[in-house]
Parts: sequence; C-alpha cells; structure tokens
Amino acid sequence: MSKTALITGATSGFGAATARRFVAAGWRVIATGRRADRLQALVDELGADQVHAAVFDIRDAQAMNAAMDALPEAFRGIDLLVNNAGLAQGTKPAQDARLDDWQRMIDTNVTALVTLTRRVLPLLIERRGAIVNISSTAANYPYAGGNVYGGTKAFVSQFSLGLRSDLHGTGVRVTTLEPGMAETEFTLVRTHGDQAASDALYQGAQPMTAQDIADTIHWIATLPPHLNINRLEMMPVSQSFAGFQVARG
Ligand code: NDP
Ligand code: 8X3
Repeated sequence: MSKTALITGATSGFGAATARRFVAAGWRVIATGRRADRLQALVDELGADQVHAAVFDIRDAQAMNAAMDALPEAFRGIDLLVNNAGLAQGTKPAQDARLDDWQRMIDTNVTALVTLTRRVLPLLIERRGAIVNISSTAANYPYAGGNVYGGTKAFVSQFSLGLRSDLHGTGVRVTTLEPGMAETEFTLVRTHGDQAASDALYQGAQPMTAQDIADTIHWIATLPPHLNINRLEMMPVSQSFAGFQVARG
C-alpha cells in the first residue's frame, strides 16, 4: 500500500525536492506552503493522484486545521511528517536586529511547528509513522547574527528528543536533521530579497543541494522500522568550524 508524507514548505528548496523524491519512490505527498501557484505546478508535474496541495500560512492555526480537515480521503492516513517550513530573517547582531524578524522566526519555526505536530501525532501513532524535523547546524554552533534563528533551531532539536521520549512504545520514529549550508531560497528570504548577497554567499562554496537533503530524508524515513536516527548533522565539505573570538581591551 502506498504511504503518505505530509511535507511542509514544499514550494521551494528542501521541501520541493523532498516532495519529488518521495513521489518518485511511490509515496503520496501532501505539499504545503503559501504560494499556491508553485504547489499547483507541483501537482501538474507529479500528478493529482500523488500530490495534494494544501495552501495555508503555517502561522495561521485556523487555516492549518481547516486544510487538515479538508484532506481528500486518499491523503487522510499520514505515515510521515516532515516539518520543514521555516526561515531565518536578518543577519544583524542582536542589539541591532528587528524585533518583527525575531517574532516571525519564532512564530514559524517554533509555534507553527509544534501546532502542526500536535495535530498530526494521533494519525502518526495510528500508523506507527515517523517525524523528520528540519533543524540546523545553527542549533549546535552559535555564529554572529544567528541569535534567534539558532535559538529556534535549538528548540526544534530539543523538541525532537522530547518527542522521542513521549512516543516511546508507540513505534513512531523521530529524527532531527541538522543541515549546514545548502543553496535554496533560504538566503534570499533571510536578506529580505537580496539576490546578490545570496549569490555571493554560495559562490565557489560548493554548498549542499536541496537534492542532498531530500535523499537524506528519504533514507531516514525508509530505514527498517526497528531503527531510529535520533539526530543527524550534515555539512558540505567546504564548511567547518571557526575558532573562539577574543575581545582585547
Ligand atoms: P526555502 O526558503 O527555499 O524554503 C522555505 C519553505 O518554507 C518554502 O516552501 C516556504 O513556503 C515555507 N514557509 C516559510 N514560511 C512559511 C509560512 N509562514 N507558511 C507556510 N510556509 C512557509 O528554504 P530551505 O528549503 O533552505 O529551508 C527549509 C528548512 O530548512 C527551513 O526550516 C530552514 O530553516 C532549514 N535549513 C535550511 C538550510 C539552508 O542552508 N538552506 C540549512 C539548515 C536548515 P512559502 O513561502 O510558499 O509559504
Ligand atoms: C541554515 C544554516 O549556517 O545559514 O540553517 O544558519 S546557517
């Protein structure tokens, strides 16, 4: 029997690549996001039998619940939740950051993620399904300007471990995937639309691709049912760690 994955943020980057990867492997996909035209293009490309487009702003709990209530019969049993929708906003130090940027990251990366997870958990338990939460290396290593973004992703990683504990005995698997630099629309969004800044960041860096992440999510989700990857951190070879900084008076 064909399985169903609910993939948030499937209009771009990791989510779109993951939707394609799972459909290629015979899964049905519920693809979410705000940009209806992109979701429709995905349906046109992959087929309405395989993809259901659920258009809503993930910060709007009422719209999220309405979209879940309106799932067509064939997409009602959910085997995998990929909590991928998310964003960074701004690169300024905390003392210069915009409070509305911070609020938006918390609303999207934390509040919306837990709201959807709570909604889907009973369905996942019913089918002994799985959750893959997209965190970041920013959860593990602080960097200048990462402040609230890193904080939201640290929440995602810790929430995933907590879910593992609470779901003990249910057969539901939970993984937090912590990627480093990957080229998507992430930096365009982070810089409020600065394409040159985005191009400059990835230029010559050989960043990871959305396909790399999609393949990894597919691998995690299709391991034998007795195996759980708790957390998986990945980076391009070109990226590593900076040393501590010292301010001299
Ligand atoms: P993209 O900007 O390419 O994709 C982000 C996706 O999130 C889009 O589909 C967007 O859909 C969706 N999204 C954002 N806000 C909302 C919202 N309010 N309501 C509904 N959907 C929303 O970035 P990535 O693919 O790179 O990012 C995916 C995840 O991976 C994020 O959680 C990000 O933090 C994380 N990540 C990214 C890394 C990178 O280097 N690229 C590294 C580590 C983690 P739409 O705009 O249509 O609503
Ligand atoms: C995205 C990776 O290093 O830009 O989560 O924060 S980074």
